[in-house]
Amino acid sequence: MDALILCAGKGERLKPLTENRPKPMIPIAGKPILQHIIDKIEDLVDNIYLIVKHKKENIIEHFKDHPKVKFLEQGKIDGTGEAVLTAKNHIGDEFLVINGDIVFEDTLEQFLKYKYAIAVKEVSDPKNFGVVVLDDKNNVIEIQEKPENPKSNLINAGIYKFDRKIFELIEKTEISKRGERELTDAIKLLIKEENVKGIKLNGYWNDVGRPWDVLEANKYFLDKIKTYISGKVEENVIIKGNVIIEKGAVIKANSVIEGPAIIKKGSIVGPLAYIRPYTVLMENTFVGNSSEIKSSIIMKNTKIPHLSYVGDSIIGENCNFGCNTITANLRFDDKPVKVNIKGKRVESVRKLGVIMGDNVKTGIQVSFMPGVKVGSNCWIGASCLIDRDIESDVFVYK
Ligand code: TTP
Repeated sequence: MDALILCAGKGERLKPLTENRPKPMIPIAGKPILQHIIDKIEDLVDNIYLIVKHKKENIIEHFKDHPKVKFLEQGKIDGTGEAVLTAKNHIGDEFLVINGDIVFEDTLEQFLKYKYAIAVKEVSDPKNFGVVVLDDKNNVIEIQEKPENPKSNLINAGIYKFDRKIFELIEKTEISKRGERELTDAIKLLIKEENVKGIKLNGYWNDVGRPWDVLEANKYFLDKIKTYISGKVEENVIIKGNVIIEKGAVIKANSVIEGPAIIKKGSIVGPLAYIRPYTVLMENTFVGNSSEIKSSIIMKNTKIPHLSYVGDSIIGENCNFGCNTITANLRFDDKPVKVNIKGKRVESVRKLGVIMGDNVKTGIQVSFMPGVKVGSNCWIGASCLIDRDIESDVFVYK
């Protein structure tokens, strides 16, 4: 049994986080989405083929020493069907196919019992997903794409079990309206010829497509951590709840850490810093004097040295915050924060701060309004109020 994980997509909806890394390498509770997936399946399969393309170097660097992992490069990024076809001349007779941008809790052992299977997840509002209709024996009888009137509340959860027949069927499919060769079109052909079992996932599942999905999944997995402190903790530090402080991290005097939180190796917190629940500080970050971080992911090498507040935000690598950089994360009217996703203004969640790419520098006293995105390599000049999205590589000075 082999596995195929689809990791080639551009992750447009998660820009700017996906400008320099593929979506599966975005960290959730301190490790990439793809690491969460591989941890779940590595004991079940012989080979794990990763279909890569966009920013593939990140994936190759991280997994190159894994004994079961092999990399295959998709020709063009033109659909999940095309991504699966990339493995045609490599993979064994039967295999799992998994989207590289989902996190889930269920074991996939049950999939191995069937020749053809699809994971389905029950949701309250299935309209924006691929809806799967099952018969009374749980065989798939129909797949509806983002239907106005869904026939069930089960959605395609992005985990499949196939044999090599799927390649023939993908080759028979037409190019879809959005110019892609879609795996689901091949599955629609498959259900006409074979029994395809719908396997209901009972545990947590999240299709990590938008920035607030990243923060939600981060919270879920942080709730599972157990305290493990091997870094240095100076005098008068208060630690509450479950907290991981890795070896090589230092918590300086008079800081407060409220778990669940993860502080990764090489990071320095304090003196007098306040780390609140659901925060992850990736490797070599610095959160200094009177800075407060809440429900946020701060990626590696980023520095927030003094008098700053970062809440419900995702901050990329190698950023540097000037003194008194502040993120707003809540509207006066308590309504969901609006975010631009692929050119559309969409409602997110009640609390959302800033979504920032890599290598951003802010001057002193910079403020961000809720839900704004800041592209990589920007400089934001002193005293700016950022109330709009900023493209990458821009110097904003008023
Ligand atoms: P999508 O959810 O369409 O992922 P995406 O990366 O294209 O994201 P966005 O919509 O934000 O642009 O695809 C599902 C999975 O398939 C995801 O893990 C990426 C992967 N994929 C490929 O490997 N190759 C492809 O050509 C495409 C379109 C997706």
